[in-house]
Amino acid sequence: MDRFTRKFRLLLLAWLHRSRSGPISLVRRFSYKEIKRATDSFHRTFYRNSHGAAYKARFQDGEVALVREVQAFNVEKDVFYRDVQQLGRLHHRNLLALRGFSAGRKRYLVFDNIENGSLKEHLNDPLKTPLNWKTRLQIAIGVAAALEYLLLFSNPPIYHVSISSSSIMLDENFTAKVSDVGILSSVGNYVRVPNNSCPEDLRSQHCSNIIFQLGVLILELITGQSSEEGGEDLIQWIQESCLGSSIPRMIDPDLGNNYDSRELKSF
Ligand SMILES: *[C@@H]1O[C@H](CO)[C@@H](O)[C@H](O)[C@H]1NC(C)=O
Ligand SMILES: *[C@@H]1O[C@H](CO)[C@@H](O)[C@H](O)[C@H]1NC(C)=O
Ligand SMILES: CC(=O)N[C@H]1CO[C@H](CO)[C@@H](O)[C@@H]1O
Repeated sequence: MDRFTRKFRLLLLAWLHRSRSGPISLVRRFSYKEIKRATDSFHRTFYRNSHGAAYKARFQDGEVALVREVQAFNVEKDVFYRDVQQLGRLHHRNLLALRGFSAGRKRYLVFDNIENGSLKEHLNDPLKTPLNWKTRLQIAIGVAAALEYLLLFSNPPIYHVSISSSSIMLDENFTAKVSDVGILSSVGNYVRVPNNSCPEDLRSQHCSNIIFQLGVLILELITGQSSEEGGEDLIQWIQESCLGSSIPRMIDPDLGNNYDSRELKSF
């Protein structure tokens, strides 16, 4: 058995055991000390913004992970546990998997590590290989598949998801992994998971926001420009380019002529 199979078997057995005897959880709990040690006392910063930080972590068993700080100071512990369990139950190829959490002195979520970083870095960093057309299409399709799963197939549906080039992570094969789902808002602070008793009009508002964000992401993939202001800046730029009736000028110069214009049109 390879390492993954062995580990999965253990998890499955543990789950079967617990499902007969109480609350189930596949999400591991880490202590503050473990998180601190794995992140080199929070020195291995992956990114930091005004709302919190994310760190690269290496745990004692050699597992590499991404640790995100959660601003949840006034969220009660049992609410936090419940939301974390709900997040832990989500499994999709295009979602960044939650592995664990810490609810000690500070609260953290522990995710799979994505070596290749965010989509934004790949669009903006001149040192990274530009993404080809096929990869861009696959990223958009992957993100749409994750949204389909969250909105239509998870129970309860997850309406809180933030789609932007900085929150889409890429694995070694450039598979898109949506990372801002559920209890983390795009700025890293805590939002409650909308549930089935969330009013209908609020839900449809969440849905329109998500569709808008997906549209902006598609524009980012086509133009190679990342939006800083929730899409408004990019949309304005595109409208101005359209006035000059020059669609080819909108297309990411990194693509050259290597794109399919029929696909571009439907995209
Ligand atoms: C990437 O693709 C290779 C070849 O198909 C596969 O062996 C590998 O497991 C993939 N990696 C991930 C993280 O899915
Ligand atoms: C569901 O969401 C509503 C609105 O956000 C909230 O008032 C309510 O307490 C939640 N219900 C449960 C069971 O969490
Ligand atoms: C473009 C890029 O950064 N590719 C890297 C993605 O991750 C794999 C595995 O870590 C690296 O080998 C690639 O160089």
